[in-house]
Amino acid sequence: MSLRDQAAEVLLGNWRGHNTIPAPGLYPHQWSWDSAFIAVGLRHLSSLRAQQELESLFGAQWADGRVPHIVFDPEAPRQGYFPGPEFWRSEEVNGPQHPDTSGIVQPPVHALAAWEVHASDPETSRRRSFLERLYPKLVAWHDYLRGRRDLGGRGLVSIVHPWESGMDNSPSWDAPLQRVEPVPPTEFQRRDLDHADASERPTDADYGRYVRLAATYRDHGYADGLQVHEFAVEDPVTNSLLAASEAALVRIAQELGEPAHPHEAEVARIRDALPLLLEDGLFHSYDVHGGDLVRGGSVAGLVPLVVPGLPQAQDLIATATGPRFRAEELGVVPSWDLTDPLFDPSRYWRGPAWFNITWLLQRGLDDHGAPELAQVLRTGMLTAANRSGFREYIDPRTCEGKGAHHFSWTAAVVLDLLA
Ligand code: 2M8
Repeated sequence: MSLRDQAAEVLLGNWRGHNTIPAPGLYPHQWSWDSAFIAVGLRHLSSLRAQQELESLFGAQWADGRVPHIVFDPEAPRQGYFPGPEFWRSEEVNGPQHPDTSGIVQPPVHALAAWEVHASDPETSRRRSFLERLYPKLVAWHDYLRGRRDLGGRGLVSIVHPWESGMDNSPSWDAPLQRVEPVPPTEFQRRDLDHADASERPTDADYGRYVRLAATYRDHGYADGLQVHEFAVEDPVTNSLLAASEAALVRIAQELGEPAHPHEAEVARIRDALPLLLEDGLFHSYDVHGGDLVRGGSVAGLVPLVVPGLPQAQDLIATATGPRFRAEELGVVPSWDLTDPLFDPSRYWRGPAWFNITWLLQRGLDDHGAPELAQVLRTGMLTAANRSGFREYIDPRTCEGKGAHHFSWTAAVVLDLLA
């Protein structure tokens, strides 16, 4: 079977009627940023399904504009994932008619995906008023982040939980998590270890802190403020994807005959604020409580390449191809600095290469005058997928597949690269 057919089989197999799960077993519900990457791939199979993927996610948007990081599938087994609906208790905020969701968010890559989905089949999109219906929801989503999450008062969005970064156990969170008292492992039951090797997952101590932060947020009715959030970090991925998504809103607004200027201004504003996170050719996170950068070698620091007109792009490209990430040589980009003793090629976001991030970087490289390197990454991802199947992540040095099998965004990225 061709690689394209295999990728299609993964995505269609993970389809659940109006959305796609990230992978069978480990992730049995709908995840926010997964759905955005999935929609980008799915549009090559069915533009209607790609639209539905985003519509179903935004159907679970909260009244305050937040887009929850998980929308629970009532048909999936109750005990299949921890923490499930009985932990988050979203119905206490949204009422019983609203879908059950988590109460935290993930990086805002959705407007970018919505534009790509529209552009691949404008006729179906216009006939269904896809953008017309989605646009106000995307605006409300970005307003939530800008309004409620500028916890540092520096014009940048803070994430309030490592899960919000999408890079759950990145070494970047080790220091800011130190002030969080872990919930003892006897007080909750992890379900991820039923499906994945413990050596490739976050530790129990990490989980104890994840549970503490989420429970505290829930117990404050999901109110935002520094007195609620012990973990408040300005993350380069969230902020740069917000800028890239605002750039997509410029196009969406133009398509709809709405004023595009506010979105253009927003791209420029975030681009101007981002250097607060820059040091030594890489963007870093900023720990709002500690009042300092969290210095380290996360691939998150290269993701600002997605921001149009980023003045620091050439410095980032030098860092990406240098000894810390070796992008040109490897053809994929590790999630953590290869030269750092914390680099771990197997443990989730502490070293493995991920297809969604490498896909974002190849787009940014094309936009910043480095098409050859972008092409190296595209070839590298296809070679890796051919070799290891549609795994969740890979050892960046050997391309050995790790984590979940039949992973949707890996298949989606492959479909997009082959289109
Ligand atoms: C991982 O995160 C979830 C929690 O949200 C988990 O570990 O259970 C991350 O890789 C995240 O980026 C991804 O969206 C999610 C589903 O694929 O899994």
